[in-house]
Amino acid sequence: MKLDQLTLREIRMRLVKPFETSFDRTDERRVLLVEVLSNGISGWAEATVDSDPFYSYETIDTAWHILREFLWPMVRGREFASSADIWDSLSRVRGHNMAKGGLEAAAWDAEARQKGVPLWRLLGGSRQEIPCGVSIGIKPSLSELLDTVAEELRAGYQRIKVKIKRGHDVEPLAALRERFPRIRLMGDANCDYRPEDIPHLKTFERFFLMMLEQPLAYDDLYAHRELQQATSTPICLDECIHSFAHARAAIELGACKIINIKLGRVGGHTAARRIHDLCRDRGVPVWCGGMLETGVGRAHNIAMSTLENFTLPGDVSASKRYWHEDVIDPPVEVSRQGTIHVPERPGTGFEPKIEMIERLTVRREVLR
Ligand code: OSB
Ligand code: MG
Repeated sequence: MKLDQLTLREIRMRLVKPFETSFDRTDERRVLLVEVLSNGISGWAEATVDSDPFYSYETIDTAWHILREFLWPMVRGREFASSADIWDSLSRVRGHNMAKGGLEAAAWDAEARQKGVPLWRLLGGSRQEIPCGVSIGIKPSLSELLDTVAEELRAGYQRIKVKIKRGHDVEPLAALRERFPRIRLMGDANCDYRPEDIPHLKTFERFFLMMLEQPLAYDDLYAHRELQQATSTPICLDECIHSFAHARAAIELGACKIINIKLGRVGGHTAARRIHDLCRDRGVPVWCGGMLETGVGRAHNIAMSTLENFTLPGDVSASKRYWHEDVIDPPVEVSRQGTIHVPERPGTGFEPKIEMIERLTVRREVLR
């Protein structure tokens, strides 16, 4: 396949309700959509950047710059036997995985559409139905949190993740365990704790969490190892894992028992699949993380989640949890059992709603 044209678009999308974590509060997203034209067929993806460098150093503006000045010139007009070859051809650019991942995933979608096959089959996936969980932001009150969890359980979601931070942890976790003694429950601290908090984090054992996600610093594998050696709660890494090498180091060090794979954070489907295969071979389960994506990004998360070692419910939830109207057709829907049926249609199986996207576009650049 030859990559003929790249279109970058920024659209603005307001969330159904604000989403609060230990590091930020989001009510509107600036979304970077990537469209790759190859042999007359378009593929779509989302570069999962934020507008600020608080989750990772990349932002929508750095990704736009890196895509235009460096990544696109490396692949434009080039013939690739498979999209699987694109990732290695971008290796001269260090980091900037979300920018790379947007380009690479769009090429995968274009390739699958050209071949008339579902993307998930092209990637080697095997599940037709994927298990779903939800990520619930920090709420202004405990009663609001309990009501939200009750509602998501009624909708069928298979596990509940709540955001926690220093000073906002024991109270919500204890209240949730008391009200819902048997659910699959986990906490995500987005790096808020420090090594001296390890004894405090150890006391979370009494909540029987399915896992504790990324409690310590984004670049501190060693501190996570100290914590994992000290506690029986499984530690799951998110922000620490940007590459195969990080995943290998984390596993070999004993810094975690579970890995959250985010397509953007690791740089696209090829990089994600390599980390997935490593984890499978080492007996480390993985699940698919989310970045408040629109349907365009969500559709790729669904395809990735069909790989065999995505055994735990991911943060892959219905479009309507975040958007009044999603930018894809059909929107992502979740069954009463908390699963998503993976489409058999070509590519991601979800069509971008071009008119809606054009209406929401505030910036666009076409590169050849
Ligand atoms: O840490 O998983 C995270 C959202 C933005 C940034 C980081 C995270 C999240 C979420 C939401 O938890 C996951 C979703 O898209 O539902
Ligand atoms: Mg996380």
